[in-house]
Amino acid sequence: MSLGHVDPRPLPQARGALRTDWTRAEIAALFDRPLLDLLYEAQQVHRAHHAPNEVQLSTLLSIKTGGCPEDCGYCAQSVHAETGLKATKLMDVRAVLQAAAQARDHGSTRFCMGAAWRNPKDRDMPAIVEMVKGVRAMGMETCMTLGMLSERQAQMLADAGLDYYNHNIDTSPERYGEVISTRSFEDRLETLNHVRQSGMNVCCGGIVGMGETREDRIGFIHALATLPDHPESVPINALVPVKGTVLGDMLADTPLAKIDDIEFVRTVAVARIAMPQSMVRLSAGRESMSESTQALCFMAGANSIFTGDKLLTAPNAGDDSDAAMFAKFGLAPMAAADPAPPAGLRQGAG
Ligand code: SAM
Ligand code: DTB
Ligand code: SF4
Repeated sequence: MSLGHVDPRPLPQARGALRTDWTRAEIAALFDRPLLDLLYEAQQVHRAHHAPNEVQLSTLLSIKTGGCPEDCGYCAQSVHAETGLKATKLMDVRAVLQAAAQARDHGSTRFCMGAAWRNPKDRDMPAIVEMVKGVRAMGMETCMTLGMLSERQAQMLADAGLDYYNHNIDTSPERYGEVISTRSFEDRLETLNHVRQSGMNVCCGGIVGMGETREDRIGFIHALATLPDHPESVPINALVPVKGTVLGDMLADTPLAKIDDIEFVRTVAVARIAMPQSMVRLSAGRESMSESTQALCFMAGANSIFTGDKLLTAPNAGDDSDAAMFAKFGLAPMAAADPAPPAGLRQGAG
């Protein structure tokens, strides 16, 4: 990393253009920039595409918790983890709609439902479809994350009116196999393709702080920014290390147990610059982040967060502390908007 050197030249890409031909070297060069140059550039890109002081609030609900057959090394919900988490059945539609109404009353404009599945079974689909329709009828944007989808399942969700489907690549293609063995990076891309083809918006990001290298973070952002279309929403999670998970145990009491705050901020800034129109979501891990680090993340272009006391199973910052932080920063919750049109219809999409 160069220290104390200010490069006065503008970045190579025209500000505002959407590029999907980023090279790894270009992404690496962004990570290497002096921090203040990087933040300045990210903030300029951010302001060219987004309201600078508005942050989208989303609420998460785990509609089916634990007992997941996949072996994702970070996840408390895997049957391979020894976290003592009690597995539940799929919630009933009424209870989900009650939780959604509560989230809306707390100012949330997007409701995200997550299930600890490798993939939904066809017999689950009617209830899932009812959930989507019910939440949408309340005037909220809808998002689901249910694991892998067949082409047909993706189309059923799109037809029900699901606005976003979350499916993360999680890390670089090279590191993927070290974190998860029960499915491949290509499996992830296949589901993302089904989601894209169905006309739904794509929500795709990953986790930093899993003991990965800078090179992996470069590969992670590069993989996202060179998808055929940028995901409309990019969640950047900081690993929540959970005792009993492979990664939680492996990293515990090591210097890698927590990602360096500034490296996290750099990752957010590079995501913002590489994917100018996407919503960049500061996702898991906020609970253990200082307000100052979160301020830097917003400066770097993050414009979406999860609200409430709980993510899926892990604790979250909570409404009261977020309201105080928003007041301190002069941030306003983003109003519910019509969901972004599918990527092919956006200006400059390529
Ligand atoms: N089972 C579905 C799947 O994996 O596609 C959906 C739910 S899964 C919990 C959604 C995402 O949450 C994962 O892809 C991962 O990025 C994130 N996640 C899970 N556990 C996490 C943890 N301990 N810390 C940070 N992010 C985590
Ligand atoms: C995403 O990227 N982050 C959210 C959402 N997608 C579903 C989930 C974070 C989960 C954190 C760990 C937990 O609550 O178990
Ligand atoms: Fe299952 Fe999703 Fe957790 Fe992986 S991240 S173990 S697929 S719930």
